[in-house]
Parts: sequence; structure tokens; C-alpha cells
Amino acid sequence: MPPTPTGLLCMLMRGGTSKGAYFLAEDLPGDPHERDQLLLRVMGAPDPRQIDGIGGAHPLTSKVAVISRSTEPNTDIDYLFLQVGVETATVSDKQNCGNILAGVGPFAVERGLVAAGDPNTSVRIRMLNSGSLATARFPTPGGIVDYNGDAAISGVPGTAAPVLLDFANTEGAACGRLLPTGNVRDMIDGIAVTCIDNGMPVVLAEARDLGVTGYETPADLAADTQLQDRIQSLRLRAGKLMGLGDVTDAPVPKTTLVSPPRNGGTISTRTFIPLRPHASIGVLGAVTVATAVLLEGAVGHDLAHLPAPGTAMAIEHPSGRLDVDIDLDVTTTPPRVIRSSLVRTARKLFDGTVFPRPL
Ligand code: NQM
Repeated sequence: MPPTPTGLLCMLMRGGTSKGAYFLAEDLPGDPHERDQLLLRVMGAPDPRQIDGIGGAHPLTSKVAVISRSTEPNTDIDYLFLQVGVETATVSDKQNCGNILAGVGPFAVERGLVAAGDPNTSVRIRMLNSGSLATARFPTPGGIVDYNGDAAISGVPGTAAPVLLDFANTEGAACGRLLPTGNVRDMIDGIAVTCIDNGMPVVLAEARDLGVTGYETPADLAADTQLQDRIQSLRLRAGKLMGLGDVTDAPVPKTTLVSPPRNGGTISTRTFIPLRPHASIGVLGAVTVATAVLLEGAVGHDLAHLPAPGTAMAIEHPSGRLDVDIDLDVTTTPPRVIRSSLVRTARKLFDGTVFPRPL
């Protein structure tokens, strides 16, 4: 009889508009190559359907969080985000994920890494992918995580308990600088772009410059292979200018096509991760786009309907809007991001043992 594969303790959670497998670092191999090979087998990659694993057959549902107690002062836990490929046998630590982040604080309480407060708990999280810090605050009445509540976020049916996320040090998270090319605007393939990184490396371009309106559905954009070829060409050149090297197989930079807001928000977006259209927009992606449109001269600045200072910016996306609060000091050159914050929700979906596909 073949041996029974060894199982791993795993919690499946929805974090914001993403879904992923959450692990304690101590339950995974310490060697990154061994860990990644195991995670491919857990998620069922590579396979467009991820039929033999627990991945959801889309980049937004093929995600992993690895969590441990932090050894750093003023930080409670360390969070490493890993993007597992769907069609490709890739596991990348080259980007953060602010959506999966929403589940990290509750997971840390559930696993006993952090003592719960009453009625709320604040967890200080070091995002290992970039060294940036986030604080998550969520309800824990009686010292137990309460996932139920009345916060609604676009892209998720119903309501749930709010998870308030506050970010610091996100500027240049992957590229080292907020404006990694040194310019607020560059020309690539004859198209004006802004290359920026406030937690997520993003290339912004006006939708109309790529021959679309920017109000198409993700399905329509996914069917436009010519558009994807142009986006790939833009991001390959932008990746080099942003100091990210050859980004052919990397999940970053993302590309966001912007157009004037249509639903009372600040700016309308269609984002590609990196070539598949996003069903909404990533958290740090939205923070980065919001930062860009605040900068005079940046792509999107003239299209945006900027709210009064101190008011949240509504980033419109295909399934609604994501509201982001940003404090930016524009008196310095380049401008300094002081902090950003937003609300997400998260939910524990399943807790148990996952059995990786055998070797
Ligand atoms: O930008 C998708 C998502 C993300 C990442 C992506 C994210 C972020 O929607 O912080 O949340 O950009 O690949 O989960």
C-alpha cells in the first residue's frame, strides 16, 4: 500500500477580495525551495483548474500567507506573502498582498501567537516581502475573533466585521523609491506612464491611450489579447526602468488603466495582475494608484476628481470602489507618504489538515 501523505495544519481564509491558505512558518520547511515545491503541491499548481489542490484557479485565490511571531521590537508578527502561479510552477515573494493581510491578525489570534484584547485587538505586522509595517485592528469581544459585522466591501457579498488596516513605510516597498524611474511621468512605447511604488509597483496609463474606454468588464478585457500584448510590452520595459529587472515571469509591476470616475469616486481603474484583469483592485495597488493621482504631473492626476484634503479617496474598480485614506506631504520633492489606511473584512473558511499532492 502506498504511504499516506503527511498533512499540514492550514487555515483557509478570505482576506478582503482574495482567498488563500494561511500557515504557521514552523509548519512549513525552512528551506525556501522545499517550501515552494510543497506549496505548489498544496495549491495544485501548475494547472489552469488547480483541480488537484486547494487553489482557486485564479491569481486572487492562489495565495499563501506564512506567519510567525516577530523577533523585531514593536512588531507582533511577521507575515510573508507568497503568490502561487496558476498555470505556472512559480511561487513569488516579489509582491505584498494587502487583501490577504486582512486575515493575518485574526489568524495570529486564532493560533495563539497574539493575545486577544476585549473588545478589539490591534496586531502590529511586519510584511516581510518589503519590510513595511501594518497595524490591523479587529473585533475580539470576550477575547474571541468575531468575523461577523456590518462592514461591506465591494466584491464580497454581504457584510462582515471590519478589519482596519493602517500602513507605514510602504513607499518604494519593492523598488526602493516612490518614483523608481526618478520621474513622475515617462514615455514607453509612445504612451505616457507613471511608474510608482507605494506598497505595490504599478504602471499607470490612461485607458484611452491603449485604445479602450477603461469601463470594460474584466471578461471583455481578458478577451482582448492585443491589449494584453501591449500591456506586457509596457510592463517589461517599465520593470527595467523601475529596477525590477526582467519581469517576464514576475507578478509585478501591475498595470492600472485609469479613466475619469463615473460613480462619484476619485478615479476609475482597470488593473492587470500582471496580465489577467483584476476583478476589483488590490489593496496596496489601490493605495499606490491613489498616491499617484495626488501627484501633479502624474498620469491620472488630471482625470481625477480629488476629494477635499483629509477625505477618503474612492478608487473605482470593476466591482465597486475601494476607499483609501492617504496622508501625503507634497511640500517635499519627491513627496513623502506619511501613512495610509483602509477597511477590509476577512473570514475563516476552514481550519484543518491539508494533504499535498504526492511527489
Ligand atoms: O495590492 C492582487 C489582491 C492583490 C494584491 C494583486 C493586493 C494588494 O487583490 O495589496 O491585495 O495585485 O495581485 O489581493
